[in-house]
Amino acid sequence: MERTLVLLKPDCLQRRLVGRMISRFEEKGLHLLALKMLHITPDLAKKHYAEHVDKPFYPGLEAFITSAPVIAIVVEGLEAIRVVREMLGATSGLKANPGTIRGDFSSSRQMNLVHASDGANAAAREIDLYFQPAEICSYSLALAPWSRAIDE
Ligand code: FUP
Repeated sequence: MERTLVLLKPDCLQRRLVGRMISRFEEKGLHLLALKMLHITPDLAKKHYAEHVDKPFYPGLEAFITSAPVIAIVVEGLEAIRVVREMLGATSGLKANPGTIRGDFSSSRQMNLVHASDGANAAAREIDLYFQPAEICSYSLALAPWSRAIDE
C-alpha cells in the first residue's frame, strides 16, 4: 500500500469541480484517509514548490496557488503514487491525454486542477506538510474484498 498527497487547486474550487474530482479517485478504488480545506500561504507555497522557487514561472504559480482555498487529501492504494499521477495526466492540460483529469478538464499548464506527489519521497514530505499524523484516519472498507483479489 502507498499513500500520496492530492491537492485540489484553487481553479478546481472556483470551477466547482471538487465533487467530480473526489469521485474519480473513489471510483478508481482509492481510499481517502484524510481531507481538509485550507488557504495556502506564501510560506507554505514555497515549501510545497521548493524545487520551483527559483524558476521564472514561480511568482505566477505562487499567486495562483494562494488565490483561493485548496482541498488537501491523503489517498491510499496499491501503487497509489503512480496510479494517481497517471490519472492526472501530463502537467499541461493542453498535452494531457483525453481520459485523464487534466486532459478532460484543463486547457492550461498552470491551471491544471489537481496536484499529486511525484514519488515516494515527495509523498512523505508533502503529506507531512499538510497533515499531522493524528489527522490521518486508518479504517477498513467493507467493500475491500470486492475491489481486488486477496493476493494482490
Ligand atoms: P506536476 O508534477 O505535473 O504538477 O508539474 P511540475 O512539478 O513540473 O510543476 C508544478 C506546477 O507548476 C504545475 F502544476 C504547473 C506549474 N507550472 C507552471 O505554471 N509553468 C511552467 O512552466 C511549469 C509548471
